[in-house]
Amino acid sequence: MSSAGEVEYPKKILEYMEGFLVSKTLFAACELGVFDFLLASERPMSAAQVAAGLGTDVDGMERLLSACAGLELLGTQAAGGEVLYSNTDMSRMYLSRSSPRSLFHSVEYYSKTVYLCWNYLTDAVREGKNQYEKAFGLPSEDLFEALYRSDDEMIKFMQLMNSTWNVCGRDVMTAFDLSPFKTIYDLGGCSGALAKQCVRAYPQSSVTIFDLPKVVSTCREHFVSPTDERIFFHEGDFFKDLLPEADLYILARILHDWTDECCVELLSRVHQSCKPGGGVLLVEALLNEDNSGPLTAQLYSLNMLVQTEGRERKASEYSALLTTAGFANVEVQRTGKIYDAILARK
Ligand code: SAM
Ligand code: ASE
Repeated sequence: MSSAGEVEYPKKILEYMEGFLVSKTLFAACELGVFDFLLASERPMSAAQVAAGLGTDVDGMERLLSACAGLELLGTQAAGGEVLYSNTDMSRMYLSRSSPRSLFHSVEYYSKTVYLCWNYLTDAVREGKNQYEKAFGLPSEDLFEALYRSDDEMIKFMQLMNSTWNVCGRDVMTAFDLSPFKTIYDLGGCSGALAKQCVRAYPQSSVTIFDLPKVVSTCREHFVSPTDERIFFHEGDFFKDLLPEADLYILARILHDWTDECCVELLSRVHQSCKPGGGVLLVEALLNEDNSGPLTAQLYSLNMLVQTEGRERKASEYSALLTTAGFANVEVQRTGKIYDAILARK
């Protein structure tokens, strides 16, 4: 709805045009270690002190800290004609590297990978394919070869995947009563964050994380500890290897990486291995049936274009993929958060 105000002053357009200035300010502050430095210093610091500690230009740091304060990522206080900066509760919790709920590595992933791919969004829309070749000089034949182009990149991706489920993992796992399913496989289970939420919500069930060999070994090394009970591992390729028999298969943010053809192929393989009466749980950011939103899913779908072979889909599109692969009784539960759940039965 347009109003007289919007014609006189295009607030939204200006905000959107400059939105990346905000992202880059956050990226730079994280990468320079501003939030960690202020955490370690344990008292408010001047721009000159932060600049000296982090080895940057004083004027540059002054402007960066001031912008972070404007974004409410830092607090300020005046002391004898000087401004002193300190972390807010939010930045202490989410932006310092070592906090248990840290988004530091996710920010790094957006800065070093997502942002570079989005530099070629226009090309991606023209060509209808991901932009690894232009962004990183990588051939894009094998999607996860490109996504995991180094061990460091793979760990950052796993940390990004991991951080989501601290925020919406429980809602997704309790959207349906999954207690009848005792043997659960999390296909493409990655860092195991959703598996942990699953065994917590269902004390009678066990979850096996199925993923590519190097992901499974990184998961055991960095993410899941031997004290995490009822969590097991299985190395494999879900497009090539025989899938083990189970009561329930979780596919969280898997189908959105792939074309419809690949999704049907994968779901058919799942259907073949699934016990009769068993099921499959899809966890994805659902688009509205008329494509009118949510904005996050619309933007994520563009990200799937620049970064993967897939797209975000509507519930009816997932339902069609499931029934084509042989599943029935498709039920949809929206959580009101980013990710929703779809359950179907064999
Ligand atoms: N399910 C996790 C989540 O939601 O946080 C991770 C989703 S991530 C987008 C996709 C996962 O699928 C990655 O962990 C990746 O290693 C795994 N994957 C990709 N191709 C695979 C394959 N052919 N076989 C097994 N796992 C695969
Ligand atoms: C994928 C998920 C993501 C593949 C690449 C990805 C995410 C970022 N890059 O399966 C997480 C969701 N965020 C966005 C912006 O899509």
